[in-house]
Amino acid sequence: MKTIFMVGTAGSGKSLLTSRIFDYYTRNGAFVGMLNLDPAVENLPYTCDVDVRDYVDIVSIMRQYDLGPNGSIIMANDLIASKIDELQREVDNVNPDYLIVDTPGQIELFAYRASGPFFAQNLAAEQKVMLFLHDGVLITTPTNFVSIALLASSVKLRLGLSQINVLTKTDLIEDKIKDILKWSTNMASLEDAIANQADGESYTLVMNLLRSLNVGGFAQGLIPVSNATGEGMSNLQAVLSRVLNLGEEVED
Ligand SMILES: Nc1nc2c(ncn2[C@@H]2O[C@H](COP(=O)(O)OP(=O)(O)O)[C@@H](O)[C@H]2O)c(=O)[nH]1
Ligand SMILES: [Mg+2]
Repeated sequence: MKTIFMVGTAGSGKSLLTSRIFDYYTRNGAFVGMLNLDPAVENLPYTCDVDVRDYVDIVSIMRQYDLGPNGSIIMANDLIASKIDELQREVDNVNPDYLIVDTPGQIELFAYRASGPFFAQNLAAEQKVMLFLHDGVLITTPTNFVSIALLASSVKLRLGLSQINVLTKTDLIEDKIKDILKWSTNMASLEDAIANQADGESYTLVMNLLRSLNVGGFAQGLIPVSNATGEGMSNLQAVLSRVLNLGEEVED
């Protein structure tokens, strides 16, 4: 079993891309299992095989511990790690070729508390990779681009998984996409764009951050996809195959 963790800021398209990847792999003859790790989600655009909501229930936690919705969501996320044996058993029973793990809506609850990194490290799988989703509509300036790249690097550090960086919602940012993709592969063009946009303290900060991100090997580019139209899915699948199967792609 090869496992793909979907990670990104709230609303970046994790759940919708999960369903797209499911459709893509399934159409190509692979057996895909779906694990939902978001205890607070109400509706999902796919059917889960394994669901953390069967083990942690936000409403019961609110009642039992006299918590409001926020406290209850934090506690529910913290409880994910304690359910790993049950979730692993269910996943092993499904025994898919690929397991897609849709992570909690709020990235900080998954990546920056103890439960998410524990789960990412200890879920047993032959191969693991994270797709980090850069929400296209949030990248309105080169400075925003760098701050989301910084978040991606920070989350990589937290989860300890290899990372593929994906740019979502390309259908909504047609006028920006060329610039964003250029910034993601060409450091000089990004530095120029930052020099045109930022000044003073924020210029110094963003340039220093950018240089350390570059040193950390971030600049391998973003994979553009639209979860609305499906554009870019075959390219994303090819990149996933390279990472997960060392080049062996699912049959077309
Ligand atoms: N137009 C467009 N909308 C998207 C795309 N990806 C996600 N959305 C929408 O953005 C919202 C949040 O997506 P969701 O998958 O729930 O994000 P999550 O919080 O990361 O799981 C939903 O209304 C989706 O329909 C995309 O590529 N293009
Ligand atoms: Mg979601």
